[in-house]
Amino acid sequence: MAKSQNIKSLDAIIVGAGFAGIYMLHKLRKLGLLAKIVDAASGVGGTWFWNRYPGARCDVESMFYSYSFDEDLEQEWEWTERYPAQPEILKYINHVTDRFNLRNDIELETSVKSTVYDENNSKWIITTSGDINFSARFCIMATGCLSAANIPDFQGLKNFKGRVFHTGKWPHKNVNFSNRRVGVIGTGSSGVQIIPEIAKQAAHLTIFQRTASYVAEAFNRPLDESEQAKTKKNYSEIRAAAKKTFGGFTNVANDQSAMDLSLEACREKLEEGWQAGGNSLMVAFNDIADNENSNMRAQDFVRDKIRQAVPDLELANKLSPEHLIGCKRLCLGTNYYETYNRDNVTLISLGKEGVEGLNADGVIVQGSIFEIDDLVMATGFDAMTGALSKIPIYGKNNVSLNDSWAAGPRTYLGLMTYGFPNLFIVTGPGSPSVLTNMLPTIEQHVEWIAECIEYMDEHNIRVIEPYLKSQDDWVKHGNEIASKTLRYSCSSWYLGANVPGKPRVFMPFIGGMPAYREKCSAVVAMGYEGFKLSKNTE
Ligand code: NA7
Repeated sequence: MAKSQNIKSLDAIIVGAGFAGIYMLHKLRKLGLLAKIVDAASGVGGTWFWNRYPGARCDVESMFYSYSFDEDLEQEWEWTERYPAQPEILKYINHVTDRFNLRNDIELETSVKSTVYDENNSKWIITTSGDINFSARFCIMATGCLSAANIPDFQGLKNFKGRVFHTGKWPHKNVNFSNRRVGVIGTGSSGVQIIPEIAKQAAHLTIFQRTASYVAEAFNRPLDESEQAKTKKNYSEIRAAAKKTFGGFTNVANDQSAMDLSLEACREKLEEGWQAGGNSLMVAFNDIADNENSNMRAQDFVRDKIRQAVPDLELANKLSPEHLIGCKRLCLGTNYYETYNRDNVTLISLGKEGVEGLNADGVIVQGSIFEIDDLVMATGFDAMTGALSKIPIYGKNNVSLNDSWAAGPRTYLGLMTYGFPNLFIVTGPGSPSVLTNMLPTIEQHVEWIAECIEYMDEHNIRVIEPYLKSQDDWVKHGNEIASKTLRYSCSSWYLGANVPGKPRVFMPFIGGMPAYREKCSAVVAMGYEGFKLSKNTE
């Protein structure tokens, strides 16, 4: 329990100093609320604070992986590359923190030990690792979707005598791999980015691959001033148009089925998409993500690209995925497949069962030992619920969030969950979040929450909580849409399939950004339909 002599009373506590928490603090301050952020890290940045591995880079274009809430900010900031590298993103978020004078309300190196709802006073009591605990009317979880590292329980890991890293918890000091034999487990987005970088340095790099990934060439490049100026001139129009697309991205899908064209004409369009870089391949047609035959055409196209990049046919085949493209998140890379042509790189295909374990000298696969000096786990995250599940959160009747979500997360709009009044989640499960460009998505959530709090204060409302029925209906609606999509059929982190024992539930809302935004606005227009609002006197 909280140390009563050290409880600071606030209007709102925000957990997490990433893009969501920083903007939330700014918005609440504007409303005149007393609010603070707590974060376990020693700096702001959230996911981008921790994921500082070599090659870490965002797979959304920098000019649109940025805040839009302040025109001066968006006009003054200069990006240097098409896709921003982690240090540049961190510099940007630090700049925003200082520009809006937010730092004095951010408690760093302070982790939340528990968050307990005091029903008598309608307040959240937040116990921290620091000297001060907090009580606040509102608790806002800005804990991120990809922030809890997934560290598999490899047998014998503790016996391994070399250095061990996880991409999502990378050390702050420079890690030198020169003259080292390095092993990387994991070939998702993080593995795809770090593998070419380590290969350039290490004496030898062995990659342990459980599932091959589809990797589109990013075609990253420097951004010159004139290109930025052109975008900045039309920033609001471009951003507004992006919000009308499924994922909130700037590249609009070609409104044509891949099956409407001859194979040759289809391939020409796919090539155009490939050359445009990034996820343009996925929007070369409007049905790659939905129609199995169209998907197969895109799969074949990428498998041919792999064969062109890797002349050794056996190796190319090992690198060629067999699952649906886009079912797991499409990776963006730079010379990823070509890296396997190097003499100092070896690919080990694991069976479905994965790595057998480790001993003092290295990684064991089907009885063979691969000796390494350093192990890099690029094994991803306990996505969407992992960061929340690590904090003991107790709501009404002392029910924990983990118990409440034992069969999978349940929310109304991804914003709130039944039994946990005045507790908001930014980009929670049940919202489009990770299927979209996170920045406009975060902004929409933060603005919805701030508007809601303002409405409550104006109408003398003390407590907001979703009705169980509205939550059940929302979860059912999300599941109905998801179950009809191709994405539902893959063992992806969207479904929690990467974490042993995690319930298999498609966590993000897959109905698209426009439908979701419309629903959120309609709920507000109807006086917060689906939420129970209790007045101060009740
Ligand atoms: P991902 O995409 O979840 O990738 C993790 C990788 O690690 C993937 O190749 C996994 O294989 C592999 N993995 C996970 N556990 C194991 C075990 N136990 N044994 C062997 N291999 C394993 O995480 P990332 O960090 O790359 O990217 C996450 C998101 O961050 C990304 O989608 C972007 O949005 C940014 P699997 O595919 O499960 O067979």
